[in-house]
Amino acid sequence: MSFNLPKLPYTYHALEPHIDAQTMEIHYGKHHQGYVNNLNNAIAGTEAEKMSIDDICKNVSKFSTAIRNNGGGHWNHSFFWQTMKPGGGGQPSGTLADAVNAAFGSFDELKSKFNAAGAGRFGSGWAWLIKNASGKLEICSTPNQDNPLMDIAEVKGIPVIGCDVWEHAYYLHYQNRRGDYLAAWWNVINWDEAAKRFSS
Ligand code: MN3
Repeated sequence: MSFNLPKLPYTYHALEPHIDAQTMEIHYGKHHQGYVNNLNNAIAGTEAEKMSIDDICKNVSKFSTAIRNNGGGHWNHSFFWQTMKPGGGGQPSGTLADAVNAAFGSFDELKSKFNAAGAGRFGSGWAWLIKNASGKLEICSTPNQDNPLMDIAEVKGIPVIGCDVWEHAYYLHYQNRRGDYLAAWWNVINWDEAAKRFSS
């Protein structure tokens, strides 16, 4: 099997002013496409060739660094595009809102802890809200293109939302101001998709 760049569910301009069109175009068309191309090269002739991207992540310790980096890059970006939408933001509702209150006390506390995880990730990586093995919400961060599905992850779980804090995700518009990018990103979160991931 070879992997393909999934269709972006909105236009490059759709997330403005929070995420600018040029960043989206390069991030999706160049960075994500690069992970897909490199992943396809890396899996050629290996056991990973017959596996889904989720299964590659879950068994990533068996594979090369190139599969880990590019498989993670493909999974993470496919997830990232889906969990944002134009006119998103606001707050979760229903059982996801209940779980947020149970784990963090309030939505504001979730935001503050998540932003701290994103700001505190040295260099490149991701901040995540995950559902852990006991069904509770938890915040963590991963380096590079690792994610919480991976068997090598320090904190494991099912990603509910995740924010790319690599400089390529924000530098054109926000330069070094990662905190401003993180603050703006809450305005584009697709909470319907997050709720689906939480109940999966
Ligand atoms: Mn990225």
